[in-house]
Amino acid sequence: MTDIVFITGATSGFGRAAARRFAAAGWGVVITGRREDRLQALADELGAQVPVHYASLDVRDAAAVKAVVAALPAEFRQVKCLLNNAGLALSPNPAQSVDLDDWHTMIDTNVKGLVNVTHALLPTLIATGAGASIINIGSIAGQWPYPGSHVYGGTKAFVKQFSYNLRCDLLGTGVRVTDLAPGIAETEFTLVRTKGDQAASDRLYRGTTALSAEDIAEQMFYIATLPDHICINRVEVMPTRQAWSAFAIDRD
Ligand code: NDP
Ligand code: 8X3
Repeated sequence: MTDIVFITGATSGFGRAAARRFAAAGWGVVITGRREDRLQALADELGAQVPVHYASLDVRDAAAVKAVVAALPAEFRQVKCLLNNAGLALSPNPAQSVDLDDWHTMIDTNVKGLVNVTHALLPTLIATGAGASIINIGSIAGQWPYPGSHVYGGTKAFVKQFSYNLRCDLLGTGVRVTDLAPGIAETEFTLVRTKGDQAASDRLYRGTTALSAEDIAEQMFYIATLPDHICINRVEVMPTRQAWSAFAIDRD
């Protein structure tokens, strides 16, 4: 039987690279995201290689999430790996200047969206049992504070703790849970965070070596294909050219 991976946020960045990585290894892929044209293009690209099912999905819509899972064609129903990847940061500015709507969008997507998909797929993953994985995409922002991270970092701290807590409850089911926490990676993430400021995005990645989407897809694939008895609880991955900084001090 073909192993099946269910990916949220497969229209760009890590999710799209993951679809390609898992497909290259022969996995069947369920790709989801809001931009249907991109899903269609990815399905066309991978469809000659492996079984592909795509569904346009906004993870914030719990009813839509349930409907997409319920409507999975028979050959895609036995999901072995859930990649909870869809997410975003909005506004790199200080908390006090950020719109409340932006905070709500991050919570609705990164927290509630991730929870919606997890809840809908848990029965399937438990039925799959040994070897099943949930890989939640956290961030270094969920562990380390930095200016402009405000609610984004808060949502990723939720992802970390939710992953750990899920592990406790899933003990004995065979289902593994990982918080995969990347550092700076060049995707559309900064374009989204700055609401379309391509120059700001280019500036952030210029002159350094960020992680690539493929780097993270490789980590996802590694975690999902470890022997059944191994669960990586958390992985924090930074590019070699990123590290922590000193504490900030307010002076007269
Ligand atoms: P991209 O912006 O390239 O991709 C984000 C993906 O999330 C898109 O496919 C987008 O699809 C999807 N998405 C966003 N909102 C929704 C929604 N409401 N419903 C469904 N899908 C949604 O960024 P990345 O690939 O970098 O980001 C992927 C994950 O990695 C995110 O959770 C991000 O927080 C995390 N991350 C990113 C880092 C980075 O530096 N790039 C570092 C650490 C973590 P669509 O718009 O079509 O719906
Ligand atoms: C985002 C990671 O390094 O861009 O999740 O803040 S970083």
